[in-house]
Amino acid sequence: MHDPISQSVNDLIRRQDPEIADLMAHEADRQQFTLELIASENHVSPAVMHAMGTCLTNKYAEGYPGARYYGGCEFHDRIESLAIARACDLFKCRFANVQPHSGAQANTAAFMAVMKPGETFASLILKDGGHLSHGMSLNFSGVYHKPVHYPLHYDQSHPEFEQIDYDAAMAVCTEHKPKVVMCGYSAYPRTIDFARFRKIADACGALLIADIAHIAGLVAAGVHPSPFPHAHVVTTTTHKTLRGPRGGLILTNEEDLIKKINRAVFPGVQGGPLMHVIASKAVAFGEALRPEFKDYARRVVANARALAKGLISRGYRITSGGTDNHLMLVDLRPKSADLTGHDAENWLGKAGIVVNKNGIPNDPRPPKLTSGLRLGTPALTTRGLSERDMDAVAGLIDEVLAGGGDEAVCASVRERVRHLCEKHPLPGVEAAAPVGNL
Ligand code: DSN
Repeated sequence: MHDPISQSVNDLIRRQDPEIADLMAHEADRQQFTLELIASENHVSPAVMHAMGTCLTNKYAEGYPGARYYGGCEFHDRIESLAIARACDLFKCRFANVQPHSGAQANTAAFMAVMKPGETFASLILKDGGHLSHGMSLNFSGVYHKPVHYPLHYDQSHPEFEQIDYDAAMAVCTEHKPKVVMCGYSAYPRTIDFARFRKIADACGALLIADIAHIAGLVAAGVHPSPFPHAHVVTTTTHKTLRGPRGGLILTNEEDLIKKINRAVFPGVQGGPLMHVIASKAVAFGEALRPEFKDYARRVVANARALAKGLISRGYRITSGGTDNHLMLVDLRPKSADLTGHDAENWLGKAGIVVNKNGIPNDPRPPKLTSGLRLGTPALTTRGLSERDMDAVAGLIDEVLAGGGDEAVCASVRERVRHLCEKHPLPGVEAAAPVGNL
């Protein structure tokens, strides 16, 4: 699908800076002709993409609409107010801060708004599907706060094996009395019971923060339950299932909390907002408010189920037995005891199938190797692949992995991947053919 704006922007950059233009062309080519299965990635619309490449980047707008520290912000005020109104409309809440530069920044600000340094919070540990900013020892959340972690069900005979153990979470929180209970994850394939987490938070006098970075688009479309009215604060990224620009967002229904959140974002952890990105967030929220987006989110989930089914039928184990959302964790060991996530990621990459290695619950291997892959369907669904295509994708993945990374097998799959991609072109991801070889 031809996008003349991308084309002319690329031509313009090529005239001034051929080196960067060429690298961008290679990347456009990579995106156009590979299958993107990284669960946190997506392909934005040309409107979302081009809103970022605008004169809005020229302006400082520290502060908030109507209360800036710089003159000339009258249009920025209106853009940011629109972004806020659309975010509230989309997530059916009262207040939004659209300035966080990323999901980690959103979490940093949310923590600053509701906790003092040294205070305790409860979360799922990174290796079980949590996130760096949920208490990893080298992250601000682990350096300036005391994380305590609640577990999954690790007992294979339990019907909810590898799912959140809510009773144990209650026990952890009752014992440690955290200031915050954090739910929402980066590698968790099941529905989150926000109401149950609110009961846990209430029982220990904590605030509930839901980080819906991964599932935001599904929540917005109503295909995953909303964290509202249960969570006091909701943080998210805008670029995963929500299909907006790379960035963060904080939501709440409580007036005293939004005041604290706004102070924590600016001047607490950030200076000038990225107004070109905020405009793009507004465009993305507008897209997500349309009925087509509900259909998109439904197809993301249906595709994830179909992909999981296709892999299970080929001998792979999907942790927790399946998926309710856009992602799954594939345990490679039942298929091949020696196969690591590291090798699988590399081999699939050679075949044009882009994935990330990921630890599975109780993974005996270290994070640099892992026994699993995390696969997600948001990007493939955006480019129009269907449930039937998912079985074909599972077949291609299996062919590469069963082939042990054999070069000829990878090359043969690469051809078929290219063909599938040609049938489902990406709008806005195009450039003049790369000139140089890398
Ligand atoms: N790095 C993101 C992911 O891949 O899930 C989380 O921030």
